[in-house]
Amino acid sequence: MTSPDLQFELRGAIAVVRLSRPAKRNALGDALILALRNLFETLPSDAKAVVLHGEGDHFCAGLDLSELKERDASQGLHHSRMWHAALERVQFGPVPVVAALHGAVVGGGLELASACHIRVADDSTFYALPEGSRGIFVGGGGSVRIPKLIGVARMTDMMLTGRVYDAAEGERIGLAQYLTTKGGAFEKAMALAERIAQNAPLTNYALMHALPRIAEQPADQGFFTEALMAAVAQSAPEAKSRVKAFLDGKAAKVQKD
Ligand code: 1HE
Repeated sequence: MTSPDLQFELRGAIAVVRLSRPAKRNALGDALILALRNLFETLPSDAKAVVLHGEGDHFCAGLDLSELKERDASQGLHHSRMWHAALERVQFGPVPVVAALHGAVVGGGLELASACHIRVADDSTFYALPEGSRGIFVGGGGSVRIPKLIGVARMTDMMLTGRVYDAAEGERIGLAQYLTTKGGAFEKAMALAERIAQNAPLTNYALMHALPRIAEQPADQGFFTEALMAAVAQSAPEAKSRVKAFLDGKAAKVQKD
């Protein structure tokens, strides 16, 4: 399933995915959510990283509220599960996803951003969870993912009081890992994605699929899973050639910027 509101373009090894419904502030209707899922399920194998961004003045205004009024409880349940399936494909898809944020990152827009691996925000970004004031609850995995970024207390505050975090506060509390000047998020996200695309594929896979699971495991199991993942990663030919390149003086040292 595709949607005219979701644009896709391959720039070298980077898949650029754009929410493209600026007149409605990139609000996410069912068709757009299904298209997002389909896109992440069918990414070309040439894509080694994704940059996700939004057209217009805002990243995303969240759920398309005009579709909400038609739903009963049972439909609401299935609707939420549909979001879960789509955002699961973003988080646990084939390659890392860098979100370039600006303007409103609210409600389901913040849920979508939270499913990405890295968030880069520009100065115009603001974050909110207006579900509280709309009489609803998060339904796109936000109650699982957002507390992992900022803690239960901050998310509770956002939903109980309608608190809005600006870009600088958002970076400070962990909603974004990078902060740029206005208009700079996309370029920074592309630069990070280019860097990510150069990693050994198995390392990126381990970071996307093993790390979040290890972080959920009791320490004893986590250590064991880590050892298994480390053994698999270091046995790949790519790991051996990269380590050899360093030892031969042919690979970059770690350097301060
Ligand atoms: C929308 C939506 C939307 C805008 N659904 N149509 N999300 C919210 O509660 C956020 C609601 N939106 C806003 O607070 C503001 O629109 C923004 C801060 C994002 C942007 O403000 P602004 O002044 O740039 O735009 P606007 O004039 O408010 O909106 C422009 C149009 O987009 C307008 O339609 P128009 O036909 O009158 O031009 C708006 O109605 C429309 N629009 N946001 C539908 N969200 C999986 S569960 C997730 C649960 C949630 O995400 S709840 C939170 C929903």
